[in-house]
Amino acid sequence: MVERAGIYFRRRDVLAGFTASLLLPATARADDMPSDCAPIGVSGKTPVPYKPDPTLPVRVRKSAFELSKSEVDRLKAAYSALRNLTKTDPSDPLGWLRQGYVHCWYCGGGSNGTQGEEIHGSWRFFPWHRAYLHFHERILCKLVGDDTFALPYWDWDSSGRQTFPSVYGDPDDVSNPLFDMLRSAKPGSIINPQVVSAPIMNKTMNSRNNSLFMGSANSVGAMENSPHGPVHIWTGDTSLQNANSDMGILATAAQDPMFFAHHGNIDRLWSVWLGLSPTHKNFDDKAWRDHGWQFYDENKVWTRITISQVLDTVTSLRSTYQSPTPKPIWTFKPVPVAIAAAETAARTAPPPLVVASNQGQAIALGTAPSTKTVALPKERARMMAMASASAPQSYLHIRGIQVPPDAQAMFNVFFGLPDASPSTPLSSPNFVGTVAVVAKSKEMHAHVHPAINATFDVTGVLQDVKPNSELAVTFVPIAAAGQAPTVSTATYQEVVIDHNA
Ligand SMILES: [Cu+2]
Repeated sequence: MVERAGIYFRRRDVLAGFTASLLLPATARADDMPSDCAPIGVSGKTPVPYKPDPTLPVRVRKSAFELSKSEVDRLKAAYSALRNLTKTDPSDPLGWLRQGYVHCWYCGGGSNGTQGEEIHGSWRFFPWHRAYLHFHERILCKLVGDDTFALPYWDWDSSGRQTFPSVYGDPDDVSNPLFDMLRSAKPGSIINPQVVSAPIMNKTMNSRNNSLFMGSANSVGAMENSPHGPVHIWTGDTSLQNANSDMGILATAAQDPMFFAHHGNIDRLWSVWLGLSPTHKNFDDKAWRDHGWQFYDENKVWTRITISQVLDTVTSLRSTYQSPTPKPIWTFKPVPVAIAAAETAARTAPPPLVVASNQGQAIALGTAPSTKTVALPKERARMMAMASASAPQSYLHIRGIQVPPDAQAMFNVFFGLPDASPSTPLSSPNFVGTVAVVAKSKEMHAHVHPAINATFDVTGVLQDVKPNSELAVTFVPIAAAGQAPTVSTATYQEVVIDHNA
């Protein structure tokens, strides 16, 4: 990166020649890591409240695999114009670079004291990214002078689409504005089954309630964990071994146009999940609904939007999704258990069962599989293996997961399978779920990596595994192709099973 009067140019763009008058200093870095991504010119500014515009047409987002020739041309024209804004003025808040910095800032980036709020690892994840897609899309609309312009989505959960969409470019055509030089996946790259496959999608889309699916104030939801995180990591490095720019590091992820197609699908699946069952609902909590964030809108107006303003996408945001043509790889199975009864039972459930803890000290994850075993009193084992309205649901909590800001972590969790390995298929009835933490930044000082808490509904797994005198919980760190990761710096504090989600 080249720094000049507080403005950052990316090294590759300097090399591409548009700022040929600049000399590349010895400190220029190939990873283009922003050291300060705070928005420019907003201190002391009062944001204007967001107002829906009912006169706008409803923008229809389509699969990146189903765009017409003219839609592909329009998409390329939009990103070309976005990149041109940055070439003309790197500090333009609407330009490609500063748009990417928006995501960086909201994952704790910025110079000391100016860091944005952390919007990952909690129930802020879905609504913040929806708002971000909205403002980004409206900027692109303005750039192409077409209010019907819509971002495409990459439906990696559709049958036959676990492959990188070709419109996003290949290394032989760097003139494609959708292509990103700092990307490992390319057209034809097939997603590893550890990243997206039916078992993972079945777990995520069958999450029984909003805190499991969307997270809570202090825990990560199923979708953010997987496949959101693994797709980020894979796009940056298909071997899953390294945290690579752009997509594999949160500070740079949104500098790859693919970010918006990946998050388009995440956002679409939020609506899909809500429509699967009347018990799938958004949160009623005022603390969630009234929470909001600031963005530059397409007219460079510093605008505040609240979560309640992103929930009705058609009325408030004027956007919607056209369903993909192929069937999804996952299936939804309504829960036959009377949930209300089970939740009543939870109130009289036994105390939490501690599977692993080290008196508040960190436990290293390591690179090899590790198993913790806990003795189960008879009554407890019977209760956990029971599938009836009188038995409460069981949850596995992994708390205090810590990863240095410049590192990532990805591991699978199994019950009752102590010899599980990185090549154990996720179709195993013993598979509980995947934890994935995407690296934040290579600039250590700028980003804090708050501890992550993950919760899995293990009721179904416990019924299949039928624990008796003891229960084995196995963590399997993974990379691609059945490999173990070569390094691991992740730690966790405790693993607990209880009956409260
Ligand atoms: Cu994000």
